[in-house]
Amino acid sequence: MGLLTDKTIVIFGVANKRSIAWGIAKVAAREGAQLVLGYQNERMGKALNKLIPDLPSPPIIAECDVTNDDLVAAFFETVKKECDGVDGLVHSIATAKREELGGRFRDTSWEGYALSQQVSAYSLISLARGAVPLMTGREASIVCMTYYGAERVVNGYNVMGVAKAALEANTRYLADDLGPEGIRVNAISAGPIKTVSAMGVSGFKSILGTVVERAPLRRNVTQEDVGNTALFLMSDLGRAVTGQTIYVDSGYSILGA
Ligand code: 1JT
Repeated sequence: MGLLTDKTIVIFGVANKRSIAWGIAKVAAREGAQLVLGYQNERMGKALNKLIPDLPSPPIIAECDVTNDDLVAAFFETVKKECDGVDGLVHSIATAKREELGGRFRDTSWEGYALSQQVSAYSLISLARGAVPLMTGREASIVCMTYYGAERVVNGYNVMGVAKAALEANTRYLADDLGPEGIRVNAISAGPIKTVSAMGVSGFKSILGTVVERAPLRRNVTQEDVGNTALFLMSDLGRAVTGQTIYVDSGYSILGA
Protein backbone atom coordinates (compact mmCIF):
# COMPACT_ATOMS: atom_id res chain seq x y z
CA MET A 1 0.00 0.00 0.00
CA GLY A 2 1.45 3.34 -1.04
CA LEU A 3 0.80 6.58 0.83
CA LEU A 4 -1.26 7.87 -2.14
CA THR A 5 -3.07 4.67 -3.13
CA ASP A 6 -6.59 5.44 -4.42
CA LYS A 7 -5.77 9.15 -4.69
CA THR A 8 -5.93 11.20 -7.88
CA ILE A 9 -3.26 13.90 -8.10
CA VAL A 10 -3.30 16.67 -10.71
CA ILE A 11 0.15 18.10 -11.49
CA PHE A 12 1.03 21.26 -13.44
CA GLY A 13 4.59 22.10 -14.48
CA VAL A 14 6.17 19.02 -16.03
CA ALA A 15 8.23 20.38 -18.93
CA ASN A 16 11.17 17.92 -19.02
CA LYS A 17 12.90 15.31 -16.89
CA ARG A 18 14.63 17.96 -14.76
CA SER A 19 11.35 19.68 -13.82
CA ILE A 20 10.55 19.81 -10.10
CA ALA A 21 7.01 18.75 -11.07
CA TRP A 22 8.46 15.61 -12.66
CA GLY A 23 10.25 14.77 -9.40
CA ILE A 24 6.93 15.12 -7.60
CA ALA A 25 5.11 13.07 -10.27
CA LYS A 26 7.56 10.16 -9.93
CA VAL A 27 7.23 10.10 -6.13
CA ALA A 28 3.42 10.30 -6.33
CA ALA A 29 3.32 7.47 -8.89
CA ARG A 30 5.68 5.39 -6.70
CA GLU A 31 3.18 5.81 -3.83
CA GLY A 32 0.27 4.58 -5.90
CA ALA A 33 -1.40 7.80 -7.08
CA GLN A 34 -3.38 8.06 -10.29
CA LEU A 35 -1.76 11.04 -12.04
CA VAL A 36 -3.32 13.74 -14.18
CA LEU A 37 -0.67 15.91 -15.89
CA GLY A 38 -1.62 19.30 -17.29
CA TYR A 39 0.48 20.77 -20.09
CA GLN A 40 0.61 24.26 -21.54
CA ASN A 41 0.48 23.69 -25.31
CA GLU A 42 1.04 21.18 -28.10
CA ARG A 43 4.84 21.42 -27.88
CA MET A 44 4.80 20.68 -24.12
CA GLY A 45 2.38 17.80 -24.79
CA LYS A 46 4.91 16.21 -27.13
CA ALA A 47 7.69 16.56 -24.54
CA LEU A 48 5.43 15.02 -21.91
CA ASN A 49 4.65 12.02 -24.12
CA LYS A 50 8.36 11.19 -24.18
CA LEU A 51 8.56 11.14 -20.38
CA ILE A 52 5.47 9.16 -19.47
CA PRO A 53 6.83 5.68 -20.37
CA ASP A 54 9.08 6.15 -17.28
CA LEU A 55 6.03 6.08 -15.00
CA PRO A 56 4.81 2.79 -13.48
CA SER A 57 1.30 3.34 -14.89
CA PRO A 58 -0.05 5.63 -17.61
CA PRO A 59 -1.23 9.08 -16.46
CA ILE A 60 -4.13 11.06 -17.88
CA ILE A 61 -2.76 14.05 -19.78
CA ALA A 62 -4.69 17.16 -20.81
CA GLU A 63 -3.86 20.58 -22.24
CA CYS A 64 -4.37 23.67 -20.09
CA ASP A 65 -3.16 27.25 -20.60
CA VAL A 66 -3.49 28.63 -17.07
CA THR A 67 -3.71 32.24 -18.31
CA ASN A 68 -7.18 31.55 -19.76
CA ASP A 69 -9.93 30.92 -17.19
CA ASP A 70 -12.17 29.25 -19.80
CA LEU A 71 -9.41 26.75 -20.61
CA VAL A 72 -8.88 26.07 -16.90
CA ALA A 73 -12.61 25.31 -16.57
CA ALA A 74 -12.48 23.08 -19.68
CA PHE A 75 -9.46 21.22 -18.25
CA PHE A 76 -11.33 20.35 -15.05
CA GLU A 77 -14.38 19.28 -17.10
CA THR A 78 -12.08 16.77 -18.82
CA VAL A 79 -10.72 15.62 -15.44
CA LYS A 80 -14.29 15.21 -14.14
CA LYS A 81 -15.14 12.93 -17.07
CA GLU A 82 -12.07 10.74 -16.50
CA CYS A 83 -11.88 10.59 -12.67
CA ASP A 84 -14.27 10.30 -9.70
CA GLY A 85 -12.67 13.30 -8.05
CA VAL A 86 -9.36 14.96 -7.20
CA ASP A 87 -7.36 14.51 -3.97
CA GLY A 88 -4.32 16.61 -4.77
CA LEU A 89 -3.23 19.54 -6.92
CA VAL A 90 0.42 20.44 -7.51
CA HIS A 91 1.25 23.92 -8.84
CA SER A 92 4.85 24.03 -10.12
CA ILE A 93 4.67 26.75 -12.77
CA ALA A 94 6.29 30.14 -12.98
CA THR A 95 7.55 32.56 -15.57
CA ALA A 96 9.43 35.82 -15.81
CA LYS A 97 11.00 37.73 -18.65
CA ARG A 98 14.61 36.54 -18.87
CA GLU A 99 15.98 40.10 -18.82
CA GLU A 100 14.10 40.81 -15.59
CA LEU A 101 15.70 37.87 -13.69
CA GLY A 102 18.83 39.94 -13.14
CA GLY A 103 19.68 43.58 -13.66
CA ARG A 104 18.24 46.46 -11.66
CA PHE A 105 14.93 45.90 -9.89
CA ARG A 106 13.85 49.45 -10.73
CA ASP A 107 13.84 48.48 -14.41
CA THR A 108 11.01 45.96 -13.91
CA SER A 109 8.34 46.68 -16.54
CA TRP A 110 4.61 46.61 -15.85
CA GLU A 111 4.25 44.03 -18.61
CA GLY A 112 6.88 41.76 -17.05
CA TYR A 113 5.50 42.30 -13.58
CA ALA A 114 1.93 41.45 -14.69
CA LEU A 115 3.09 38.40 -16.66
CA SER A 116 5.00 36.93 -13.72
CA GLN A 117 2.09 37.57 -11.35
CA GLN A 118 -0.46 36.03 -13.72
CA VAL A 119 1.43 32.85 -14.49
CA SER A 120 3.28 32.33 -11.20
CA ALA A 121 0.83 33.57 -8.54
CA TYR A 122 -2.72 34.20 -9.82
CA SER A 123 -2.84 30.77 -11.49
CA LEU A 124 -2.86 29.13 -8.04
CA ILE A 125 -6.22 30.80 -7.43
CA SER A 126 -7.71 29.87 -10.81
CA LEU A 127 -6.51 26.26 -10.59
CA ALA A 128 -7.85 25.97 -7.04
CA ARG A 129 -11.22 27.36 -8.17
CA GLY A 130 -11.35 24.76 -10.94
CA ALA A 131 -10.28 21.87 -8.70
CA VAL A 132 -12.42 22.57 -5.61
CA PRO A 133 -15.70 21.17 -7.04
CA LEU A 134 -13.83 17.90 -7.67
CA MET A 135 -12.27 17.91 -4.19
CA THR A 136 -15.32 18.22 -1.96
CA GLY A 137 -15.58 15.57 0.74
CA ARG A 138 -12.09 14.19 0.03
CA GLU A 139 -9.71 15.96 2.48
CA ALA A 140 -7.76 17.20 -0.51
CA SER A 141 -4.40 18.97 -0.57
CA ILE A 142 -2.98 21.74 -2.75
CA VAL A 143 0.81 22.24 -2.95
CA CYS A 144 2.77 24.99 -4.70
CA MET A 145 6.47 25.80 -5.11
CA THR A 146 8.21 28.90 -3.78
CA TYR A 147 11.71 30.19 -3.07
CA TYR A 148 13.46 32.18 -0.31
CA GLY A 149 13.68 35.20 -2.64
CA ALA A 150 9.99 35.76 -1.79
CA GLU A 151 10.87 36.93 1.72
CA ARG A 152 14.50 38.14 1.57
CA VAL A 153 16.31 39.95 -1.19
CA VAL A 154 18.22 37.47 -3.35
CA ASN A 155 20.28 39.35 -5.89
CA GLY A 156 18.74 39.16 -9.35
CA TYR A 157 15.63 37.20 -8.36
CA ASN A 158 13.78 40.53 -8.61
CA VAL A 159 10.30 40.33 -10.19
CA MET A 160 10.10 36.60 -9.40
CA GLY A 161 10.60 37.35 -5.70
CA VAL A 162 7.56 39.64 -5.76
CA ALA A 163 5.52 36.99 -7.61
CA LYS A 164 6.54 34.30 -5.08
CA ALA A 165 5.64 36.65 -2.20
CA ALA A 166 2.16 36.90 -3.75
CA LEU A 167 2.05 33.13 -4.19
CA GLU A 168 2.87 32.57 -0.50
CA ALA A 169 0.13 35.03 0.51
CA ASN A 170 -2.28 33.28 -1.90
CA THR A 171 -1.41 30.02 -0.10
CA ARG A 172 -2.52 31.49 3.24
CA TYR A 173 -5.70 33.12 1.94
CA LEU A 174 -6.70 29.97 0.05
CA ALA A 175 -5.94 27.85 3.13
CA ASP A 176 -8.37 29.98 5.12
CA ASP A 177 -10.99 30.01 2.36
CA LEU A 178 -10.85 26.27 1.62
CA GLY A 179 -10.15 24.93 5.11
CA PRO A 180 -13.85 24.62 6.05
CA GLU A 181 -14.23 22.32 3.02
CA GLY A 182 -11.41 20.12 4.30
CA ILE A 183 -8.96 21.30 1.66
CA ARG A 184 -5.39 22.13 2.76
CA VAL A 185 -3.08 24.52 0.92
CA ASN A 186 0.69 24.68 1.49
CA ALA A 187 3.84 25.95 -0.22
CA ILE A 188 7.23 24.24 -0.42
CA SER A 189 10.16 26.65 -0.32
CA ALA A 190 12.86 24.68 -2.12
CA GLY A 191 16.55 25.48 -2.21
CA PRO A 192 17.94 26.18 -5.70
CA ILE A 193 17.63 23.17 -8.01
CA LYS A 194 19.36 22.55 -11.35
CA THR A 195 16.43 22.76 -13.77
CA VAL A 196 16.57 23.70 -17.44
CA SER A 197 14.92 27.10 -16.86
CA ALA A 198 17.00 27.96 -13.78
CA MET A 199 20.32 26.99 -15.41
CA GLY A 200 19.61 29.60 -18.10
CA VAL A 201 19.59 32.40 -15.50
CA SER A 202 22.92 34.17 -14.99
CA GLY A 203 24.12 34.00 -11.40
CA PHE A 204 22.11 30.88 -10.67
CA LYS A 205 25.10 28.49 -10.64
CA SER A 206 26.90 30.51 -7.99
CA ILE A 207 23.81 30.21 -5.76
CA LEU A 208 24.07 26.40 -5.99
CA GLY A 209 27.68 26.70 -4.82
CA THR A 210 26.77 28.97 -1.90
CA VAL A 211 24.33 26.35 -0.59
CA VAL A 212 27.00 23.62 -0.65
CA GLU A 213 29.42 25.92 1.20
CA ARG A 214 27.09 27.33 3.86
CA ALA A 215 23.78 25.48 4.28
CA PRO A 216 23.71 23.32 7.44
CA LEU A 217 23.47 20.12 5.36
CA ARG A 218 26.23 21.29 2.94
CA ARG A 219 24.43 19.97 -0.13
CA ASN A 220 21.89 21.04 -2.70
CA VAL A 221 18.38 19.64 -2.68
CA THR A 222 16.98 17.41 -5.40
CA GLN A 223 13.68 17.08 -7.20
CA GLU A 224 13.16 13.87 -5.20
CA ASP A 225 13.70 15.71 -1.88
CA VAL A 226 10.92 18.11 -2.90
CA GLY A 227 8.76 15.20 -4.13
CA ASN A 228 9.03 13.47 -0.76
CA THR A 229 7.87 16.60 1.10
CA ALA A 230 5.02 17.08 -1.41
CA LEU A 231 4.15 13.43 -0.70
CA PHE A 232 3.88 14.15 3.03
CA LEU A 233 1.68 17.20 2.36
CA MET A 234 -0.60 15.30 -0.04
CA SER A 235 -0.88 12.18 2.08
CA ASP A 236 -2.91 11.71 5.24
CA LEU A 237 0.31 12.31 7.23
CA GLY A 238 -0.17 16.02 6.57
CA ARG A 239 -3.84 16.12 7.61
CA ALA A 240 -3.44 18.97 10.12
CA VAL A 241 -0.99 21.12 8.15
CA THR A 242 -2.34 24.05 6.16
CA GLY A 243 -1.37 27.57 5.14
CA GLN A 244 2.33 26.86 5.70
CA THR A 245 5.52 27.44 3.78
CA ILE A 246 7.69 24.37 4.40
CA TYR A 247 11.43 24.74 3.74
CA VAL A 248 13.21 22.02 1.77
CA ASP A 249 16.48 23.89 1.53
CA SER A 250 19.21 22.00 3.44
CA GLY A 251 18.55 24.48 6.25
CA TYR A 252 19.86 27.51 4.33
CA SER A 253 16.99 29.77 5.43
CA ILE A 254 17.87 29.54 9.16
CA LEU A 255 21.21 31.27 8.64
CA GLY A 256 21.98 34.86 9.61
CA ALA A 257 25.08 36.77 8.59
C1 1JT B 1 11.72 30.71 -12.40
C2 1JT B 1 13.04 30.52 -12.82
C3 1JT B 1 11.40 30.59 -11.05
C4 1JT B 1 14.02 30.23 -11.89
C5 1JT B 1 13.70 30.13 -10.54
C6 1JT B 1 12.39 30.30 -10.12
N1 1JT B 1 12.36 30.13 -8.78
C7 1JT B 1 13.60 29.85 -8.37
N2 1JT B 1 14.41 29.87 -9.43
C8 1JT B 1 15.84 29.65 -9.37
C9 1JT B 1 16.58 30.94 -9.30
C10 1JT B 1 17.08 31.40 -8.12
C11 1JT B 1 17.75 32.60 -8.07
C12 1JT B 1 17.93 33.35 -9.20
C13 1JT B 1 17.45 32.89 -10.38
C14 1JT B 1 16.78 31.68 -10.42
C15 1JT B 1 13.44 30.63 -14.24
C16 1JT B 1 12.27 30.66 -15.20
C17 1JT B 1 11.15 31.51 -14.68
C18 1JT B 1 10.64 30.99 -13.35
O1 1JT B 1 18.61 34.54 -9.06
C19 1JT B 1 18.98 35.25 -10.19
C20 1JT B 1 18.28 33.14 -6.78
